[in-house]
Amino acid sequence: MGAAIVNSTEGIVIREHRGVFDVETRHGTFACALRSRMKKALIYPERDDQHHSVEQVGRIDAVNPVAIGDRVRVVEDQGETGAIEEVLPRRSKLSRLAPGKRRVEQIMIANADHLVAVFSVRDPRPNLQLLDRLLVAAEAGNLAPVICLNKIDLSKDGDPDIAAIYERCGFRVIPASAVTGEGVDLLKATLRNRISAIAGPSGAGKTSLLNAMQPGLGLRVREVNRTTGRGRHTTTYLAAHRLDAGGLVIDSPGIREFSLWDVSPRELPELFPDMRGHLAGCRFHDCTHVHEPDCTLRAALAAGDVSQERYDSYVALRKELDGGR
Ligand SMILES: Nc1nc2c(ncn2[C@@H]2O[C@H](COP(=O)(O)OP(=O)(O)OP(=O)(O)O)[C@@H](O)[C@H]2O)c(=O)[nH]1
Ligand SMILES: [Mg+2]
Ligand SMILES: [Zn+2]
Repeated sequence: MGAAIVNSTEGIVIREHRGVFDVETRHGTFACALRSRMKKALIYPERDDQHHSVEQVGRIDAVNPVAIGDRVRVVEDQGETGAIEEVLPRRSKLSRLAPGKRRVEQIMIANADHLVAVFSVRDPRPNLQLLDRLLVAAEAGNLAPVICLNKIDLSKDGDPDIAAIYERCGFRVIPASAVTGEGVDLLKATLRNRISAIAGPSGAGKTSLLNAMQPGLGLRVREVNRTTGRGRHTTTYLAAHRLDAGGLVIDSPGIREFSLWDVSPRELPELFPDMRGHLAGCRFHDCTHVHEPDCTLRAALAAGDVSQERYDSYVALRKELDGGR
């Protein structure tokens, strides 16, 4: 290829750090910058020290125009660096309302086949409303959800049977322990040859499970706080890792808060697969399923066909969406 010919190729974004994106292509992995027209939209929501002019924020649709997992077109410049020219259409995305004051989307992970929501039975105790938010976002973003219930070695008699709650709703639950190895082979088989998004609260053991599946990854993990049982936000940025068995797994930093993006109050109940079958017979066509009489969803709740925990999550989310944030 002549020196004057620009070498354009397709790749997948596997890491990002302060505006530099590692893009894996068939010619190798390149550290890529964004072309300036794309850069305009790049804002880091977590960093309060940055201020942006109206011009900069005027026309953005997401805080991050490029997400981990995105398929992109890159132009190689010299050797190991390149520039991202274009983001190709996404088949799925895990998005949330970006933390911060502005109402903008934050695309966390693009193009994954499924979301593996990792929660621990203890240390930290599972926050089911956070889990339900992730499950709704997966549904909205065209990702198949799988629940991995980790630290099963710590479970005690009398603990709530979370696996049973979610299995009854039709979700697939993998009980696991990165310490004893329980469920690790099943998780490995589930991730094989697919693009998997891993998400959950800090300290749930997301990274530990990946290390247990593939010790060669050697990713950093850290003990949870002994007194509070909370994680210490050990994984600090999103990164995709190749699996020896085939496939790509995207580990993510622990999630503190998760507000839905681009979900309307009306479509919310449809995003709870366990509720879908109970929405048709309500007296009012615009029933919110919160307070109206003759509501088939609340009748299903009373009959025990819909779980109280899931319904509580629905009501909390509905109020949040109706309230505008
Ligand atoms: N008992 C027990 N401890 C576990 C298990 N899995 C992980 N841990 C421990 O939990 C702590 C947190 O694990 P990490 O893998 O760092 O958790 P994480 O979800 O990646 O956390 P962030 O990166 O902060 O989001 C570590 O001390 C692990 O050794 C498990 O199955 N059982
Ligand atoms: Mg981690
Ligand atoms: Zn209703």
